[in-house]
This record gives sequence, C-alpha cells and structure tokens, in this order.
Amino acid sequence: IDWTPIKEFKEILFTQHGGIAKISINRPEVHNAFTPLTVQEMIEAMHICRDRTDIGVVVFTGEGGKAFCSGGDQSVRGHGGYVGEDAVPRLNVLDLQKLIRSLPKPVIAMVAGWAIGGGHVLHVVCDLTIAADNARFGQTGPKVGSFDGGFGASYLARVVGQKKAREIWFLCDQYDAQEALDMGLVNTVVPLDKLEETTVAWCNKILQRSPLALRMLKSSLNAELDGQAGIQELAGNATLLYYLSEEAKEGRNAFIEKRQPDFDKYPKFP
Ligand code: 2NE
Repeated sequence: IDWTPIKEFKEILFTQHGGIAKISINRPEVHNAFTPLTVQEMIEAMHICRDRTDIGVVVFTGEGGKAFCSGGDQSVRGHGGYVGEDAVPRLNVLDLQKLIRSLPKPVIAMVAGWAIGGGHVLHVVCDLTIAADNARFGQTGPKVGSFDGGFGASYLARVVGQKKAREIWFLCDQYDAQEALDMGLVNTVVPLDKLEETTVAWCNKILQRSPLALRMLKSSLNAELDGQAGIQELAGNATLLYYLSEEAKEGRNAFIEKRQPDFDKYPKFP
C-alpha cells in the first residue's frame, strides 16, 4: 500500500492513501511511548485531518510492528506531567483524546504489539480497533504511579463493562488479542501480515458510506456519554444540516437584504 507523506514531523509519520490519513508514532525503540512533542505533532495532524475535506477516515498506529503505543515516555515524566524541550510538564495526551473523540470522521486504531498504559487508552478512545494477532493490551497505571480516570476509565467501562474495567485497572494484567476480542475491546483480530490490508479495506468500505450520516452517528453515539460537550457536538451537526436548508438561507438572505424573512412557505413537519 502506497502512503504519500502529508507533512514531515520529528516523532510521527503522517501520510495519506486516497481518503485515508495515517498517523503513526515513530519511536519504535521505546515501543512508541509518547513525549509531549509526539502528542503535539499528533494534535497538529488531527487538525489537518479535520480541515481536509478529502480525508474521510483516520488510522492511528505505531511504527515497527511490535507496539502500537506504550503510553507516556517514563524517561521524560517529571514533576506534574511529561516534560518537553520547554521544560513545562504536560498531560497533553488528554487533549489528543478529546480530538479523537470529537473528530467528525471515524478514527481507527490499527494495533500491532503493545497497546499499554496511555497507549491503551488511545486505542480505547478510537472509534474502532483492528488488532493483529500479536497485539497485547493492558493498563499499568497503578504499577508505575499513574492513572487515567477520564475516558481511560469511564469509557473503557462502557466498552467492556464495569467489572472487567476494574479488573484491567486494579490488576494491571496483560490480555492477548483473542481475549481482547472476547471482551469486546477490539472489533476484529487478523494475522499481523494482513493488518494494514484489512484496515485499509475497512477504511475503504467506510469511505463508500455517507459522510454526513457517519458524522451524525459518531456524535450521536458520543452524546449519550459526553454530557454537554457531547450535546454541543451533536447540536453543532444539527446546525450544519440546518444551514444547508433553504429555510435557514431565507433567514440569512432576509437579513442581508434588509427585509422581513418569509418562513411561511416552509413546511411544519409532523
Ligand atoms: C510495554 C512493555 C510491557 C513491553 O515489555 P518488553 O519487555 O517487551 O520491552 P521493554 O524491554 O520493557 O521495552 C523496550 C524498550 O522500550 C522502553 C523500555 O525502557 C526499553 O528500553 P531499553 O531498556 O531497551 O533502553 N520503553 C517501553 N515503554 C516505555 C515507556 N512507556 N516509556 C519509556 N520507555 C519505554 C513494557 O515496556 C512496559 O511495561 N512499558 C511501560 C508501560 C507504561 O507503564 N507506560 C506508562 C503508563 S502511564 C501513561 O501512559 C499515562 C497515564 O497513565 C495518564 C496520562 C498520561 C499517560
């Protein structure tokens, strides 16, 4: 599969194949642990994916075939967060999680090898997860002095149930791809050498579907769980659809033309 570079970064690869964008952490020597810079670059890539109308689906992954992501890079964990070149401690991966959640396009985690700690949370937050048969999943927080009580706990519990989510966090065990499939943590498991091919096939199928319907479905599924932020997303999409209507355009046109709007001709649907 040919991936064309979209933009050069230091710690990620950002490429495109047709309407599919791929954001790949490129730190295989540390199992794709993320630094504040890695996350900042992924955030920038996500903004580009949001703005580009030719991108319909985003794939999140890690380079090397041995790890999707092993969470925050513990070697740069400082006093109050992960520390980058500016010496400021950050937990900017939480901003990235929110962007994955609110991107009005499907985001697919393509997981080979380890999805651990904050890396596990990233795949959980993605809309779908396609796992290779070498994938291993788990949380480590209580082992390494950390935790993610946001999407990493509450949304995980929505995905696998409260009992299993508590087991995952309290025991810090690791689960293989089949166990992950059995608990509903991933959508499918494929041989490692078929991982990218399968992911691209799923993406291409999604790209044949109505983008507005996908957008509405993602925000509808989010809305139930995300409180006012979820309602804002869903309502924003309702505004988008309304702006496409003649009825809404009549309101704008009347204002521009300095006349009273005439809404009489628009049906009051049952
Ligand atoms: C992933 C795991 C289980 C793999 O074990 P193994 O034995 O296959 O590999 P190894 O030898 O541990 O790792 C290979 C190299 O990658 C580094 C290791 O230190 C090692 O480096 P060298 O010894 O070869 O120099 N490496 C792996 N993960 C790293 C990491 N996260 N940071 C820095 N270097 C890392 C095993 O590697 C493992 O358990 N890794 C740590 C997983 C972890 O605890 N992640 C952080 C969780 S907290 C978090 O992510 C977080 C949060 O909870 C809340 C907010 C934000 C972030």
